[in-house]
Amino acid sequence: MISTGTHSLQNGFNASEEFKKKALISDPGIYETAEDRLAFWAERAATLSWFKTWDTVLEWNPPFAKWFDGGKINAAYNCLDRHLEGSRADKKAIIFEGENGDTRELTYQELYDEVCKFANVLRTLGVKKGDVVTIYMPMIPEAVVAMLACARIGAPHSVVFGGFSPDALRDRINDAHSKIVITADGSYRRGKILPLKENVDEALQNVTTVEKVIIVNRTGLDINVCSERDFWYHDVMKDVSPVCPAEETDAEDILFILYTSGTTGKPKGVVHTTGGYLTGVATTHEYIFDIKDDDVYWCTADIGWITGHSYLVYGPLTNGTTVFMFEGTPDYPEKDRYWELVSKYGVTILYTAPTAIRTFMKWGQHYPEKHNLSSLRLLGSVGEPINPEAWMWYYNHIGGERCPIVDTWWQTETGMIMITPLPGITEMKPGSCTVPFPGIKAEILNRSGQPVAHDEVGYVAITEPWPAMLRTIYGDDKRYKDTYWGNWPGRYFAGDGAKVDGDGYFWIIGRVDDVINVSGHRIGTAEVESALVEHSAVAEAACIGKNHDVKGQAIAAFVTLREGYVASDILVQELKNHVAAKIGAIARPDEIHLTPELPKTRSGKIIRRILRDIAEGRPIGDTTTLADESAVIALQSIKNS
Ligand code: 7RM
Repeated sequence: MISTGTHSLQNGFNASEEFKKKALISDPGIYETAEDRLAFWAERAATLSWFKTWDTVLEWNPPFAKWFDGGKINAAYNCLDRHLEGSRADKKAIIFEGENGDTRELTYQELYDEVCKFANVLRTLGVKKGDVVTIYMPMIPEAVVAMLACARIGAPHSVVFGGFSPDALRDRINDAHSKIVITADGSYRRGKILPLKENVDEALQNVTTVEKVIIVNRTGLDINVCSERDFWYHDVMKDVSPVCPAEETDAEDILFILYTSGTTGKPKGVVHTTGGYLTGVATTHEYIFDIKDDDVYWCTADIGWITGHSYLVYGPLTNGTTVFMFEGTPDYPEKDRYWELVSKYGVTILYTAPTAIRTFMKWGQHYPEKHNLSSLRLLGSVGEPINPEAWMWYYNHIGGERCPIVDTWWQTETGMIMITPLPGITEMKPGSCTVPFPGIKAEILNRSGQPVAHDEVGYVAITEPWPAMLRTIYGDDKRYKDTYWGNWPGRYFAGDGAKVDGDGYFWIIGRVDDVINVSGHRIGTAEVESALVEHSAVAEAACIGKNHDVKGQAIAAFVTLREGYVASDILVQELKNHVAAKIGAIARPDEIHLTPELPKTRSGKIIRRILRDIAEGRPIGDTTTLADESAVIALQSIKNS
């Protein structure tokens, strides 16, 4: 049996001989070759299409990096134009299925035409190189078109997940000073419609920069259309030329900003640039997913997250892959929707999250068993540690014991997969994301930057720059420096705890900062706390991540009330709804405990460890730093009541 405690290699899993024989990367020598990192990445970059090659591979002035500086490149050109010359012009770029079963297919030629037209629309509406475009859309092909159209004209995009609230959207628009928002009337969600345009209208009430809104008609929902500001996508796309030369952007021009949660209440605008990012995502996508020309590749992530950016859009399209894109959820209309889709479209590679796998486990194997999943040849996992039980279930019941699983560790900030198996080479151990990708240097360090011994817990560090690394936090170089490079100068602090076993395999434990990973989505405790204290009944709030069977972590909040407010179940419900409305449904706390006092140190810092012990029903550990023991007694009685 596999146990996470011993990690003995003899318990590992290997790809079948058949898989290995056909694998794109089958020579372990790649790790040695890539020891010359700059040569390795330069050789990979050279497989992209450049208008002008770079002057230097890397300029590293820690913590600021420039990759392929002096090079001229366009991301949309690499995703589209260069596939049009040969037989790939008529190859399917996107196969789409909507929540209601409607389908669409776009060849590379058709996607190219649509992107060029929309890029011309953006130019006509006044979008210039360097202008940030906010995209707030459902999982429909137009979302990809919008991203690539921005890339084509050198306008960085900022995609905001469609599940975020008007407030969250507003903060992101304001931080990026966007002049334009691309949205849809609504978004289907389990048979209901989320009112995206209504949310945009609400968000824009407190925004001064936005001049134009473009709306895709997805649902036919009745919406407000302001005559000067709002444009229907189908109107502005009429009679537009499909000829739009790609902007020759600098390798270091911003391709996109993506907001992610951190330790403060203010989300960070992670900045990714063009040449290095594309080199990183194209290489990792091709090698890790063993991409062949006839694959039908399905990444289930929403385009609102980094996985959607890197492994639904930029990686696969740069590689000329056929991407399957799905708008809906796994349980609508039935709990076998994913498996129906795999068999209907002959999906060969499936990339999803542990939380989804645990959900499928809970629903039972009879759902996948109803369908023919024999087209699958490779599986992927991302977003949080995958527990060995879920790994085994995925391997047995989805992969039919035939498909290697690539457990890929990376972050919004890293842009690309960093620690992962190469499926034709690396022996897999359930629960371990295995080893750093060729050309990537990762270590486990202690607080003072010393490497820890095998099997000892420390912090994940990336010790050399990599091409898809974030370049800064939008508008906040200092926060970039302090957050990621402040602990160990020159080495990147990832914010994860982990250990390395005797075989050099990485075992990620989870976040060590105040970030909760709910179903693979990052939520800052500070964000939830500041949403709570905005409610008139709340005096103080503290949040923690509580272990959860399916979601990995769930949010539990402890709240003290202002004078004059009385604790009640109705108030608890109201506070949960309030957080969901302020941030988005993903941030809705599972539990809110109303308590007369929070456990604090003498200097007034909330001791979250004690809250975690209470929430998870453990005996409370060390309380010597507590200012007042009565806080804990009060909390315990609440928990037991
Ligand atoms: C891609 C993504 C990043 C955080 C990261 C980890 C956790 C992601 C894995 C994982 C264990 C994995 N970006 N994480 N992948 N933990 N094994 N394979 O998820 O910015 O949204 O989150 O997610 O804690 O720091 S993210």
